[in-house]
Amino acid sequence: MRTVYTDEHRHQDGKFELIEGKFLPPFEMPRRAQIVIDRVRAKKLGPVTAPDSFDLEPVHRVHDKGLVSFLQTAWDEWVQAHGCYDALPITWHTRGFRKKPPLPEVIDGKLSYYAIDAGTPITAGTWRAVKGAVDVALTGVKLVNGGEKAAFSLCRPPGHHAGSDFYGGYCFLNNAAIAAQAFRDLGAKRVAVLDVDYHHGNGTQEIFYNRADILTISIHADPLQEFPYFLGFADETGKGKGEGYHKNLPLRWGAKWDKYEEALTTAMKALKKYSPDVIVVSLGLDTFKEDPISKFKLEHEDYFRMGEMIAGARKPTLFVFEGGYAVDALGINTVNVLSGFEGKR
Ligand code: SP5
Ligand code: ZN
Repeated sequence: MRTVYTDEHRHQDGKFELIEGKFLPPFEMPRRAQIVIDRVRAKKLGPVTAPDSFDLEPVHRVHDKGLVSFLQTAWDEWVQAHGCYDALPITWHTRGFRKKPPLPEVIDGKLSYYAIDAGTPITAGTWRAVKGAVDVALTGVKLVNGGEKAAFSLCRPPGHHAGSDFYGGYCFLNNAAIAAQAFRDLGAKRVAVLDVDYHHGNGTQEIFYNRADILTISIHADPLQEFPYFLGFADETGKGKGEGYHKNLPLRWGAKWDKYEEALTTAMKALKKYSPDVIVVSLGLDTFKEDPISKFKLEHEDYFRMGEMIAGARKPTLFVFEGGYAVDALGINTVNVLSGFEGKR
C-alpha cells in the first residue's frame, strides 16, 4: 500500500514534557516517524508520496475555530510573554469552576482553557507540524476515496486525544477524526473508526459521540489505571442518535495477545455488523511489551495478526499513525500490521 509522509513533522520537537514529577525530553519525538518511514522503505511496503496541501475547511468540520486559531498563534503569544520555552499550562478547567467560562485574554489562561495535560508542549514549529499531519491524513483520504484499497497516513504529531475544543496527550488536531469526516463529506454513508492505540481515543469519542454515521470503537488500557483516566469506560455507548454507535473495550494492565485478540474479535464483529463504506484505523503501537510508558504486552508477531484481523472486514481502509514510544521497535511493529493487512508476512 501507499504511504503518505512529509518531513514537516520534525518541526514538532519539544524540549520537555512533565511526567512522573520530572521534566523529561518528550517521548513523542521526531525519530518516531523517521524510523517508521525507514522501515516502510526497507520492507518495500509500497510507494511513498508527499501530501497535498489542503485548506482548513476539513479541520473546521471537526474542530472548534477557537482551538484551531489558538494553535496557530499560541507560540508567538507565549514567547512574547515568557521567552523561548516550551508552552505548557499549569492550571486546568476542572469541576467547581464555571461550566462554560469565557476564553481568558492571556496566553497562560488560554493554554489552561484548551489543554488537558502538561505533556504536550507547544513549540516554535508545532503548528507547521500539525498542519503537515492533517495534510498527510487528508491525502490518505483522497487516495482511498480514489479507489486504493488501503493507504497509510504516517501522521505526526498524533491526533486521537484531541477533541472538538481541546488538545493534549501529544495530540493537537485529530487527524483520524478529520479523515473520517472527510470521507463522509466525499460521499461515504457510514464510516468506522477503529482505535488500537494503547490509550483511549477520547478525542475521537467526544467528536462523534452523538452520531450514528460514524461508528467509533476503541481498545485501550482501563481508564481506572491509565491516561486519560476520565473517559473510555465500557458503559459509554453513544448518545442521542449516536446511541449504540460507540464501543469501548478497556483491558487491564498486563494484557497480552490472548486478551487483546478477544477484544479485537469483539471490535471486528461490531464493525462488520455496521458494514461501513470505509474504515479509519487509529494505529498506535504503544501496546508493545517494551513501550516505556505503557503496560500491555504485545509481541512483534502479534502485529501481523492484528493487520490480518483488520483485513478480515474487507473494506477500504485508511491507517492513521498515532502513538508508540518503544522507538527502536516502532518501524517493525507498524509495518508488521500493514504487511499483515496485505496478507504478507
Ligand atoms: C498518542 C498517545 O499515545 N498519547 C499518549 C499520551 C500519554 N501521556 C502521558 C501518560 C503518562 C503515563 N504514565 C507513565 C508511566 C511510565 N512508567
Ligand atoms: Zn497512545
